[in-house]
Amino acid sequence: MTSQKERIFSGAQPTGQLHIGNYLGALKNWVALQDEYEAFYCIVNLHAITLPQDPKTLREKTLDLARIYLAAGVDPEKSTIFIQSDVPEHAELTWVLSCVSRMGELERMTQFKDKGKGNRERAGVGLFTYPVLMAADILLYQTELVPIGKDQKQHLELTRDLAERFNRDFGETFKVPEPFIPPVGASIKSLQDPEKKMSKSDENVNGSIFLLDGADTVTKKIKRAVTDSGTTIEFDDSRPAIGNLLTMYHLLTGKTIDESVEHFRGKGYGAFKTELAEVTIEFLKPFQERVNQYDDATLSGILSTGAKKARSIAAQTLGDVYKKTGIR
Ligand code: AQP
Repeated sequence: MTSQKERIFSGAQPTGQLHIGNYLGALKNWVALQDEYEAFYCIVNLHAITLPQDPKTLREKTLDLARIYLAAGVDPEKSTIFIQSDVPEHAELTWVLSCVSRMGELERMTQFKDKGKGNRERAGVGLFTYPVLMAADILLYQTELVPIGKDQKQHLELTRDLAERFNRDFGETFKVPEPFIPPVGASIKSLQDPEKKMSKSDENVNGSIFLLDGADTVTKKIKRAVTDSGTTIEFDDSRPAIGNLLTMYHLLTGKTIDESVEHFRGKGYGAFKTELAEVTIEFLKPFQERVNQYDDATLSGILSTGAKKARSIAAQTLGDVYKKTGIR
């Protein structure tokens, strides 16, 4: 029996260490959406090699990331969890889509400019075509909704353009997906620089709270977080550092923004940071206990069941694409 629910697809790269920005901006929403949608959550290891990776570490991190999805509350009974490279259709569709993509539109992608550090001569071709692989990931599953952080919005727009172009040139083939960008938390900022997003690849580890950080580290990082001038704890566009910390507090406690502001009325930065550290640790502790809830064999079973289900859908879409383009 086929599911009547609409589909969502999302993924994260098994690189670096996942941080609270990845959780609040993406994973938390994946969990919330899995009841309402037919969800596909992918560990995008092919994306990871767009920048150099140590092969042994990459393999370990791929499995660690699956454990993190599960610890965050992604339920393998409800959602399909799988590794991107276990479904070769992702790479195959990427080739076809790269033949309908234009150099000009890929050149406009800001992530390429950022991660390629502006050095076109030395930047990898994989880094350049990364958004086409991301489009293939999404379009293979006839996805309706893609939960993402703000940093991926431009890539999702490209995905929509490629789907529409392919549909126009070869006939209706792909659903054109919509982004799901959370109204709050879509871009959690670095604790050291509120102008920059919290990022796995940030060289300054004090800017990020990693999901596997211990309590002392979390307390230290929050105590050292930069603040703005002023003394009150409230949202104000001219004070992005406090706004960022308050957003984290609001999302971690479930208190509304107004309740959060009210809660800290009359209190200073010191008390605020102490309490933010406490609620962060309170969230992370059980999360970290859940990271090892599955043994290796169970984990491998979840991933292979996920890959089988994903493949059955991906193969149908790719078959249709090959037929429409005259490849088969
Ligand atoms: N700071 C953030 N705030 C909110 N959401 C975020 N995401 C990333 N950073 C933030 C969202 O997390 C999901 C998985 O991200 P990814 O693994 O694909 O990595 P990324 O988008 O490249 O971001 P990172 O974690 O900062 O890695 P680097 O440093 O390598 O760029 C995505 O939905 C993303 O939007």
